[in-house]
Amino acid sequence: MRGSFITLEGSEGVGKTTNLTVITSTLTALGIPYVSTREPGGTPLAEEIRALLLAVRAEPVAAQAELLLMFAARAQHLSQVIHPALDAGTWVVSDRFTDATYAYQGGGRGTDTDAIVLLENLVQGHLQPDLTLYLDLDPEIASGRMTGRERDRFESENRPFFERVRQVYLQRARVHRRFRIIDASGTREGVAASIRHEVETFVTHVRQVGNKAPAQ
Ligand code: Z5A
Repeated sequence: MRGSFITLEGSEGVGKTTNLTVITSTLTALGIPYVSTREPGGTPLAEEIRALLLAVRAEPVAAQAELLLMFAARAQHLSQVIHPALDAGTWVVSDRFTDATYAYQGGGRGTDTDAIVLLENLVQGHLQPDLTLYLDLDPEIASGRMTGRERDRFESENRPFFERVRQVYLQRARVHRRFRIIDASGTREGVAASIRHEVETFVTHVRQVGNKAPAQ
């Protein structure tokens, strides 16, 4: 059976890095082989594109250039890491995937959704995550958690940008059954327990019926 594809999403400061290991340690405890990866990035070439995308620079980056670079990195990531792992029956846990493009480029930058849909179809065909854990947090609280950290080109955006990002995530979570919204405002232990619960429930579901998206 093909491996399952789990993605972790949320805007800056919500605790994705902190919680990625909660997902992977839960899979380890359940005896499931996985690769843990991230976007943009996940291969040497895609990591180089990531560095180009995140660098703070004087030259304004055209929204279309940003969008195309995101999908260039994703195409490489899919061909070198995601597809081979899934095809071999290994699970993939990715810190961000295409929902981030809808949220940041679509919501944040205001890029036309049709262009994102077009590139999504071109680059990933029918592939979609089987489970998406979305960490939801008020951008004001999230920004407070970032205090003292050096900010990249995205993290330097203003509050309305992150409000738009959040609204797109919430909108997608209402439409796609693979989404689970995790309230990221709680304690580290509380958020970790919610994530562990969702992953365990999903694994039970896959073991019973395979990779079909579970009902909410
Ligand atoms: N991007 C895009 O635009 N389009 C795309 O298609 C894709 C990405 C794929 C890089 O992503 C940028 O790429 C991203 C969107 C864009 N930019 N932004 N913003 P990234 O995922 O690598 O970068 P990030 O969003 O900054 O994620 P991060 O480094 O994983 O940070 P985080 O989610 O904020 O997680 P954290 O470092 O674990 O937590 C932040 C702080 O909060 C830290 O001090 C923790 O100790 C603390 N924390 C965590 N949990 C808690 C709780 N529960 N309570 C209190 N404090 C907590």
